[in-house]
Amino acid sequence: MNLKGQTKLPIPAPRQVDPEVLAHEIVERLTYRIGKNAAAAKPHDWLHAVILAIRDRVIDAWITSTQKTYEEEGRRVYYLSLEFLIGRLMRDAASNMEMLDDMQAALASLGVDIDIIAALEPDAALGNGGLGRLAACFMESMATVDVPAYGYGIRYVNGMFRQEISDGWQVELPENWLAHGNPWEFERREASYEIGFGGRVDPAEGEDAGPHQMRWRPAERVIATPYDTPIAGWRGKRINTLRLWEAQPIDPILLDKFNAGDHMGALAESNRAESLTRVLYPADSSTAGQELRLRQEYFFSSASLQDIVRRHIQYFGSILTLPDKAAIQLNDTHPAVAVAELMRILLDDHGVDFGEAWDITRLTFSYTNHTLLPEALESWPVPLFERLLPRHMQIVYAINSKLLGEARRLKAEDGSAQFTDDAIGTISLIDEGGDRRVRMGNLAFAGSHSVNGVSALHTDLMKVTVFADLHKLYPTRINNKTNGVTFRRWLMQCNPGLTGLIREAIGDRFLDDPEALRDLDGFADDSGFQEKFLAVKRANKGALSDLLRKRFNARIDPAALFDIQIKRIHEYKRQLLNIVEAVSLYDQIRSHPEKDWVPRVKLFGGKAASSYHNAKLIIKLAGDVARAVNHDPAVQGLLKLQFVPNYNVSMAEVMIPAADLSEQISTAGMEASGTGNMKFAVNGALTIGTLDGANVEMRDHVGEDNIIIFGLTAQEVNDQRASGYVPRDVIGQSRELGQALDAIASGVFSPDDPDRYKGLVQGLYDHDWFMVAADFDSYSAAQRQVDALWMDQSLWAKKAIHNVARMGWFSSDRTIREYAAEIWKITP
Ligand code: NBG
Repeated sequence: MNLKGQTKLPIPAPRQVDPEVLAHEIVERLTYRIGKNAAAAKPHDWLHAVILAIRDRVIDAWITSTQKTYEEEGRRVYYLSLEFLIGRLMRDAASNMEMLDDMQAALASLGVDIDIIAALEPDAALGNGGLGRLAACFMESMATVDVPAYGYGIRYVNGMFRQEISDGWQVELPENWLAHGNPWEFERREASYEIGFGGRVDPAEGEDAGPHQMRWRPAERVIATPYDTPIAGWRGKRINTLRLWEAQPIDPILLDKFNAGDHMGALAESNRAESLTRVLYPADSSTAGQELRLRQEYFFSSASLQDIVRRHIQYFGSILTLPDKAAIQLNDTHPAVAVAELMRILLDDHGVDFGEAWDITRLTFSYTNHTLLPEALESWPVPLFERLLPRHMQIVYAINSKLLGEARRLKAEDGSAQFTDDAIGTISLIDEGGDRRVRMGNLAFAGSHSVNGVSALHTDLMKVTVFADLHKLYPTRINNKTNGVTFRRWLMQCNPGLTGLIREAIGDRFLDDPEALRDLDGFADDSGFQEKFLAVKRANKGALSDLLRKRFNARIDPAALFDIQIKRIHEYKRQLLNIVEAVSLYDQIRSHPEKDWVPRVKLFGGKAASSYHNAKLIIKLAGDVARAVNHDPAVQGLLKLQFVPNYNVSMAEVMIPAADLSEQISTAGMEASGTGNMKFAVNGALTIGTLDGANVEMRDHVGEDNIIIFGLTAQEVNDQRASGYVPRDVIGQSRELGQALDAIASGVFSPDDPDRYKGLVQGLYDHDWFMVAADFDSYSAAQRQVDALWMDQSLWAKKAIHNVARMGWFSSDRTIREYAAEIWKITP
């Protein structure tokens, strides 16, 4: 069916927003959708009634957006991502639909506190960290800047694990976000697809079958069923769809087995299918490397592509025009197998010849790289890939021969030494060193017309490290799109105090155009404004300290400097550097109690991958040091450490507005971008950081006087490593560092197990890959500079205000406009 000529459907009239109407709508949802009256309703029932009331209003705009997209017949964006770290949606949707205040009033009139029910909404934690949260920010920004887009991912039953700290150690517990149902989503059974695995490949039958046409006969099949969540852009301008796939068995139960008494066997297929979308791999910046992971990747890539192709053919008739109407963005290599899947659909299902199929594929896909860490570059053993996806393996080989042919031709043509056999070896889709593996980064690179990094530095490094040889072969393909964050969630919703103050000062223009925050620069020197600014910060700190007291019985003084490092725990992010510096500071305060020390609270939060031994040990160390410091009367009121358990999006929304100092201290060259760094600065924290990732561009925007930079540059890290860095010598020259490390290694903080940190410290002496020792003195000096600055509150406020004013460029709206103009070729 071609729907091009369909008659226009009537568009529902916009509904009135006022508290009375809303209160009525909530009660109606409560009564008829949940089946309770106000007297019987529990807080969860109210939450669901409110979400349904918001959702119903979103739906009106959703239908309008979808219709508009069809009518415009323009290109649509498909954002394929194994992770979407959405967090809570209620406030987000209500605020973007401009009904938050009225909703609050409506609920108050019903005797319900919006804050209490909002806190009951579970975090949709379908992601690990920055990469997943970026996908969520992008979904909101694409709707805001009016890009017609679908996000495609997996509807994990268990998202990111819940972290508990038991005796100082991380314990992982399953997070069950769907326990009370999910009122946001719509199940769309009619749009289900079959996904195959394994089996064999036969030549296609029939006279007109092309030479490349094959018939894959999978041994195993599962059904992919989508669940749609509407994502509202700012002011409800456009509503896009997040489509998440769930795996279901073809036969829920095998009755013949059941009747024969094999009850387990009867359900085996069902269990196997359901396990596919059961749980998110909690691996951040490292590969899980397991068969189930590859199954997940293929499952969601294939379902998404079948959906995209089906929609395209339905509306435009022929698959050959796909690139004109579809731009598919691969979020990291997790969906890279989609390149081979589209080739399979073109070759086998549509009989397109190889050359044309390859052109269509490359015009359709683009790929974003999010890390240079070697351990994070996905590759799959050839035997596994071949067993699971035999047809795709053939296609990968065919692509590879084309790719290597091009490299060899270029080598012959210009006779250059550029494409040595080594270079051709690194370009290959197959890693031939050791066990043979399929390189997913190379597949994504080869199958895309655009390959982007996520900060200027990261993009530059891509060209000379992982993709150096592919870059020589395709010198125009790599481009930069510096990350951004959505200011709706990361300023307006999480920090209403600051938002109100800004509106008072510069009006409302920044709500629609974050770069208009610039006008705030004019208030940086205004002492009256500085005072109000500090008062807002102080109130946010009070709110955080209340929360930590209630939840963890932790006591922190809102008058102290709040120094916060929240992110995944990883050696390259260097929580260890921060902790060692804290130990050294502790030592200095004890030795010189007479000095004018600045009261500081150091907060840490973050999860460690389940199998990452050192990361877990670092969590334990943070707790051990905190216990010693917090119980020592000598530093009482001057230094406090607290590890905040189960850091997640909702916790970030409270911690970031309360921060004075933002720790962005990765080893230069290792953090691709960072996005937490941006959130903190927008909320008026000063950054202490290395010249890594987007910190570099943040310095350029906020000005070097308004950020505290320390440590080696990426180039210097590289040079030091190349010229034989000897950490032992560096430690020998820094008395402070040596003492701190000795204390940790000798068990001062772990009297119950004095050797606990011996190995960790030994690693610093022996190789110190992450340059903790090399950067220690510079970091420590920068921290004392921070102390000095804190003494002058007016100067501190001035710098913080400049940060807020100058961070507008880091809005994900700007990032998305760049993707739209330069990669997707869409004018919203
Ligand atoms: C992460 C990087 C961050 C970056 C986010 C979003 C992965 C693989 N990469 O620096 O470590 O900000 O991606 O681009 O999670």
